Amino acid sequence: MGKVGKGAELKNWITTITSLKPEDSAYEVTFDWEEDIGIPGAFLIKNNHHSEFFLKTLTLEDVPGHEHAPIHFVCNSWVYPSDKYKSDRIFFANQAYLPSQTPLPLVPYREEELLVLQGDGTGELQEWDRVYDYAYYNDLGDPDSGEDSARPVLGGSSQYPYPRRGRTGRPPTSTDPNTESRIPLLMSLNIYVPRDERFGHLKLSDFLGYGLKSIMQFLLPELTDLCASLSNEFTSFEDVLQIYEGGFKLPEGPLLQNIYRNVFHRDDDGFFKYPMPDIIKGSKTAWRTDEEFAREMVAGMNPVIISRLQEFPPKSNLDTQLYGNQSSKITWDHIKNRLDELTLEEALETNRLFILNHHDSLMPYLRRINSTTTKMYATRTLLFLKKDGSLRPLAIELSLPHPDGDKHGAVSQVYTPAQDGVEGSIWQLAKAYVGVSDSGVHQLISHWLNTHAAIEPVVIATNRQLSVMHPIHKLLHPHFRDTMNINAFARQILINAGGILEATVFPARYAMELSSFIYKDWNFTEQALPAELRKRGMAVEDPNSPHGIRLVMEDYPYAVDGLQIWSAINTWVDDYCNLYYPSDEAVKGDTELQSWWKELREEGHGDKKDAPWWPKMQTRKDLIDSCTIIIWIASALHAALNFGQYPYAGYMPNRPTVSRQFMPEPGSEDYELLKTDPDRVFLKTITARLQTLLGISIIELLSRHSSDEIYLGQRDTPLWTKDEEALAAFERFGKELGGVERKIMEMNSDEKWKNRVGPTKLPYTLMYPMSGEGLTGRGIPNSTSI
Ligand SMILES: *[C@@H]1O[C@H](CO)[C@@H](O)[C@H](O)[C@H]1NC(C)=O
Ligand SMILES: *[C@@H]1O[C@H](CO)[C@@H](O)[C@H](O)[C@H]1NC(C)=O
Ligand SMILES: *[C@@H]1O[C@H](CO)[C@@H](O)[C@H](O)[C@H]1NC(C)=O
Ligand SMILES: CC(=O)N[C@H]1CO[C@H](CO)[C@@H](O)[C@@H]1O
Ligand SMILES: [Fe+2]
Repeated sequence: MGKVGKGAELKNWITTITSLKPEDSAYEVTFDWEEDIGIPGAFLIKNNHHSEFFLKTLTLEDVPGHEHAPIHFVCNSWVYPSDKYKSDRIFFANQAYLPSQTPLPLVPYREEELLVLQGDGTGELQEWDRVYDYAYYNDLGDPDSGEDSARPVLGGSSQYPYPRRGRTGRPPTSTDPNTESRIPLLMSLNIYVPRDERFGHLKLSDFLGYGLKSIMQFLLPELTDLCASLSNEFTSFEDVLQIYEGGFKLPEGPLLQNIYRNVFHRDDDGFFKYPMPDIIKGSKTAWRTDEEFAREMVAGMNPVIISRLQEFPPKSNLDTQLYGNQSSKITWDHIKNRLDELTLEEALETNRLFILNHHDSLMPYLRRINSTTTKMYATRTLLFLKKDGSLRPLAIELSLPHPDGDKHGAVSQVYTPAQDGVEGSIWQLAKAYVGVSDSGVHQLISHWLNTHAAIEPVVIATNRQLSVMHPIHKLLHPHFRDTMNINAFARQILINAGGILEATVFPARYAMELSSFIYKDWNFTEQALPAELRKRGMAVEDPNSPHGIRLVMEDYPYAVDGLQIWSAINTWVDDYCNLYYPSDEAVKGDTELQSWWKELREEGHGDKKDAPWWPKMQTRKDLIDSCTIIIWIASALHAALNFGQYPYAGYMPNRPTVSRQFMPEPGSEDYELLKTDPDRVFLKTITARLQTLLGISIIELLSRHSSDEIYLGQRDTPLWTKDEEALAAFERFGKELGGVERKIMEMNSDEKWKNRVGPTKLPYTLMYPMSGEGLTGRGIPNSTSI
């Protein structure tokens, strides 16, 4: 054990110290110098007061033998009264050490602190606890309120595999011992997350936590009344535009007024209006063009699904034993007139055919989904890459399970582009079903599952197994800010049974189950952008290109910008890791690193522990690849999928989330209505008024940057490490990101790139690293925090 010096008291400590005061205070403390104490590497602290305080930093000056520079301890932690802890709190100086290089006197402290963070796996965790532990997603349902509110446990079974969430240890429900009891909505912000994971900054906790809660508790009832009095159907597109232009009157009252103003930033003119979404700022109709429909697949809010068509007609990978013949029914005759004279072979060979494929992911759940109020299809959209680099839709296939049973295959209908008359209206409807399927997949899979849910176990494993002194902890920690907290709120309000997601997205009560079904195919290695692009056929291997790949579609804004960001992250991680690991042996021999990786695989993503694709963590390359993937997911990938929500989907007709009736059949009443009032049919097919208002309230909140957001390449304190070389590498990273910004701006203003701006005049800025506060549609925060 290291030598512990004599204790000392803070001077001028005000006994009324309050924990949530926004301003910082500085206090002095004088330690007695003892001969054999050496240079301090850690300090212990005890809070003898009645309330907690936030300890930011400690700076030691004039340390004998270290007079040339002060010693910094970056703490950023809540310290509770000492009776809340089993041992004194410890903080380490900002020097990174691999486990084997830790100064001997510090070794036991380093190990003990990890044990504290791991906890003992029992009991209900309390506000002041700092324990990081794992649990299944067994807290989404509420079986005590009846069968309808019960949901399956996600995680821990081959039927419902899922990443782990942070353990809270609440008691089980009385109906089902495997389901954890829920916290009532009124108390919903008190859900446990390790203390230092809680939003510390006032802005975010105010607008986000309070905002989510007030939508459910106060706004929803008002909107419900409003829609009951107005009719729940929008009657025309002008009617839809009213919610941004004129607004509507909501009941007044000091509490509601406060919510309108502070959560939703509304003016005080007594009308509740939504901000005009960017997609209709330049033109109120351009969103309906085929060109924009296709452009959003490569430069919209879900640009991660489109793939290159490598065989025609498209096949299915669903098990034929279970699902029969699910091959596409799209034929050459459907598409041949729209390929600019190319033959099928030529179009395939020259990489000109693409597909937005939502068939296999939806078909297995469709029967169940259609037993709710949703009426949906599995969809396939074929596209042709034109000479000018933009995409032209060729055909849309809408499929349902066979009425005689799954093994009879799908029942499909193919639609082709038409501009006028009933045909034209039918085509607009077909595009709307594609929009619905893509919205659901975006929210549940691309956004929630692949970023928020996939990262949480990494946060937990890192805190349990890598000491704060570990260089990889220092590298990753900034990318974990607020993730556990926002995910905990999500379990309370968004993804739970009857929560906002079920209420507004088409898979309804099957939403989370569907995401578990998709997680079966999740592959960590494939989350690397270059690998992911290759998998979708959007890039091919090319040893002469920067990332070993070449895009087959040159004007693919998400991929072009994304690869630059990917590259900057990769270079930074590479520089950084090489500073601490001189060889592969150093990676192999790092005990904390090995435990970390093992735990992430076997516990955090435990349902995937036997997958062959996990990096083995035996080489520097394994380490660099893995850390690059983690940072990419938490920062840029999440930003690309999150901050476009309001700009693109704030106008619901462009990205409907629900469909409530099937395509009108010739002879039906609605088919007749298509002749006289096609917009009416369109609007009664997609999301209704109440769900629209609720849905866009949520995405407005979730698309906002808080004023204290930190973007990729920024640090809030230059004291995060003492290593000069690490600081220099970090500075290079910042410069490189600055270069990416300039390049994106240049490309966006070059008309040669057809997919960057498009008919709606909405440029692709989601990968632009920096942003200001608010609904900006750009900016890459360092973590998945909203
Ligand atoms: C499956 O259906 C497709 C399209 O209808 C057809 O071309 C193909 O021959 C069928 N495959 C089998 C194995 O029946
Ligand atoms: C996982 O992804 C990697 C990288 O793309 C790929 O090489 C591997 O085949 C994938 N494994 C599986 C089982 O899908
Ligand atoms: C991310 O934000 C946190 C909290 O403000 C900060 O400590 C950290 O340095 C930031 N990291 C980066 C890379 O900006
Ligand atoms: C309730 C309802 O309309 N369910 C339908 C969902 O889709 C399947 C497959 O076409 C139909 O058989 C169901 O009737
Ligand atoms: Fe998000």
